[in-house]
Amino acid sequence: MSCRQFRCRSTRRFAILLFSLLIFSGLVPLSAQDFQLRLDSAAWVLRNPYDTVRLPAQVPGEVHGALLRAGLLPDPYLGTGEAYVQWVSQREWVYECRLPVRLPQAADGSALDLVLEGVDGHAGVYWNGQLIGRCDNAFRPYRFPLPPGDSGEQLLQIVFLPAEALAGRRQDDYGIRMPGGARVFSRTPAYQWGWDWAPRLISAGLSGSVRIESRRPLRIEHMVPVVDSFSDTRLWGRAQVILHADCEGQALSRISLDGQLVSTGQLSRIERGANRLWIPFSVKNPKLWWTRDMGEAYQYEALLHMEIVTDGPQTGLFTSEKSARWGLRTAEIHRAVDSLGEGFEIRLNGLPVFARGANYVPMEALSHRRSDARLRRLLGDAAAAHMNCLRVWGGGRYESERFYELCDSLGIMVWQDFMFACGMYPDSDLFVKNVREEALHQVSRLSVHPSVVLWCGNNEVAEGWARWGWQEGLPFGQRARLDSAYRRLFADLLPGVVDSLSGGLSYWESSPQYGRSDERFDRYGDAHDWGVWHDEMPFSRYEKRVPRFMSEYGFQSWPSLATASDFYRPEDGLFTPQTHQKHPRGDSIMARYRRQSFAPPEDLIDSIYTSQLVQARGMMIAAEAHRIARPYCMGSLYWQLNDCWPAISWSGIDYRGHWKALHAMIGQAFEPVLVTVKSTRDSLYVWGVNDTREPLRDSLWLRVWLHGAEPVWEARMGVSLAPGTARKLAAYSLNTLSTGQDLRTLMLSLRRDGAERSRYFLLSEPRDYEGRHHPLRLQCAEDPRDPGRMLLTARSESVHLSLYLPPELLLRQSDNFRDVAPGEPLRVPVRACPTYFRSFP
Ligand code: BMA
Repeated sequence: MSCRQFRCRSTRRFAILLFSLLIFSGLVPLSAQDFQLRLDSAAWVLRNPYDTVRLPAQVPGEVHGALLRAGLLPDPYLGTGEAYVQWVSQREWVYECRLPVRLPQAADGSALDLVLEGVDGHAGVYWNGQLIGRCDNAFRPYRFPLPPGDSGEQLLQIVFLPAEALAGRRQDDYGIRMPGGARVFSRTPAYQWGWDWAPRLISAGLSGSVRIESRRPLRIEHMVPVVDSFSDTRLWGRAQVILHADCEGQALSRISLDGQLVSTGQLSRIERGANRLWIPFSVKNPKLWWTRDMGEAYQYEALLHMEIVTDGPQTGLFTSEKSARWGLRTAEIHRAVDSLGEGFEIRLNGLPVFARGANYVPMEALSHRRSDARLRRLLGDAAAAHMNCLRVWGGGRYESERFYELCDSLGIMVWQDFMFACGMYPDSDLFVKNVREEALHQVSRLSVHPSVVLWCGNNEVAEGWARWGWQEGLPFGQRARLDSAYRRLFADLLPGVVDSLSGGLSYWESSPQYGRSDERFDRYGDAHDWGVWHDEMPFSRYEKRVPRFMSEYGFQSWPSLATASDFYRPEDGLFTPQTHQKHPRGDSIMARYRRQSFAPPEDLIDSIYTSQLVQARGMMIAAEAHRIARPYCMGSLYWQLNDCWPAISWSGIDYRGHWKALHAMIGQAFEPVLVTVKSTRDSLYVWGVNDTREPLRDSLWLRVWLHGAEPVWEARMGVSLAPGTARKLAAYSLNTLSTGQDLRTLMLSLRRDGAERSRYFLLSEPRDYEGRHHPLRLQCAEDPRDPGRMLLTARSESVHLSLYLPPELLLRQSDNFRDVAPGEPLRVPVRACPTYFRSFP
């Protein structure tokens, strides 16, 4: 086999398209040398082994999707549907595709491969009845050589085994009842086995595209920039390139960025097999990649051009090219030891970045329902709430290319977990080898994205093992075995892969470092604080125990009425919310916290509104406590950004994309420049935080309102804040501010001249507030400035907080939960006039 010249990309794409057209129109070319045949649009059939179910299937797609389309399943997202679809994952399923095609036999004997980009589940792959490979990991692609010989019609079958039964058998063979259950033997997304915000829907199917392609003798598989040093005028770096070759020779490599040559030519020796090259480059006046608050998320168009002179009988000059978008940056977890413990701070280009954001979970319980438009909207929503960091949580999936591309361009950092959560994992050689392949693939794939700034081994595995009673009752030998399995995977294998392929990113073994019952919890590393919610402590807990980096904290609420109607119809009593409330104590915990802050709800809309306000107010307390504690604390990621189905959960944005009060309000706590107030029994403090790289000079206007209508006290002050700092800006005694009035009748407003709006604060719990208010008047009519569009105008002579409108009627979700200031009408474009609204008081 010899190296051949690569065709340029666009020519190859055209050839693929032409070839696919010919195949699926029945006209079949008999030979092709360098080709690719996509099978996604072939006539796939999904059937059961007895052929009693036989359906057209889509690729990418999954069994549930095909059965739903054929009307053979109730929708598992609706009502009690989940319970009626469990049989699907207990059966065998066959994806089958007949190809009326004589496959090309390349003149030089180069082989053809079947490539499966994603196989959700456990499957055997058969080519004309012959087993050619097994797939056992939903988190990596598979490539199988096709056997020679050609009958003229090919039959491809992918036979899925029931994941639950298989995992159960593996657990029996292993001989240890694993914390986390049998699912830990199956490399499929953990949340699909049921989670406290997700249904149990274990899918099987082809989650990525399927193709046949000739194995190219020279393949550039990985090209990642590593920044070694930089100044304003010059940056020095190296590209890490991994190349697979079926020949030997000398390679001359050049790199250009945005069309400018940045590497003048590096000579390297190429051997047969995998080659790792380091190609130095240097950039004049570099534009670095920054998060959205720290600067521009600049990305270069990078092009690697290689010329290879091969040795041996078939000497020749061949070229190969690979392009990518590069964001040039350094990223690390900086861990400074101090008198209290050890910090945890993400540093980008040498500067500390305060991480503001949330935990991201897969956006669908059934992945065939994903849509690019919704993903774009969701990540746009994260950016709109001033988030600069999302954690891709370890019980879900490694996300799609599109996800990381969007984060790259939005300037949102990704904390990337490996997919291990809340369980112990086995150490059999097969399992470890499988995980190694997964890690090699994912670290290589994601390292080219500047947004991915760190790798974390797992979610709550170390914590569970240390403190959740998992070790109780295990014989010593089993305990020792699981302990060493943990170390093999998370202290040895995964950090090794990150070290060799990530271009220098930090590896963090487990999130959190210490659980909340460990006294080191708020002094070392990252923390998950479930003192609020699971332990039912008051929200003030967040102010008392501020950790170094809060990677999870959360509180449940109801979704919007429109979203809840997928599972809750009080009038027909058909569905109960319990089917979509997966936390056993969820309802009672929400009710308990609600009682402390609000009067009992009078109807369902009241319930939804107040449950969302309780959540939002709690999360704001946490986020602000974390931010004003900068630099002691350097991150605040709430649990959880989104939902994978219509549910009562910890999300800030519900399944239909409706912003809950949390998401609408957290943007105020996450603004790169934050000014806020904190009160104690007798004092009030104004705090400022500047997360940007620019010094801040601005002025503040603080007012106290009696009954939300009449300012009774005010102060103006100039503020200055150095970049990357937080400090107390002013202190007042509550006696002075209240001018002798009862605190329960007062509201406070804070306005920064450079900010869009004022912020309002109560000086008592909402339940205790006793302000007398002018009515809130809502008017809805055609917009005179935009005929055909409806405009809602809300006005009052006193302050009304958090005006809630049916989110499905809003053109912009960011218009919900806005405050109405006295004499300042609030205008909201709507699709139709709302039938209900709520506000406080
Ligand atoms: C966190 C997560 C999830 C869970 C959430 C709410 O710890 O890691 O396991 O869904 O708590 O209970």
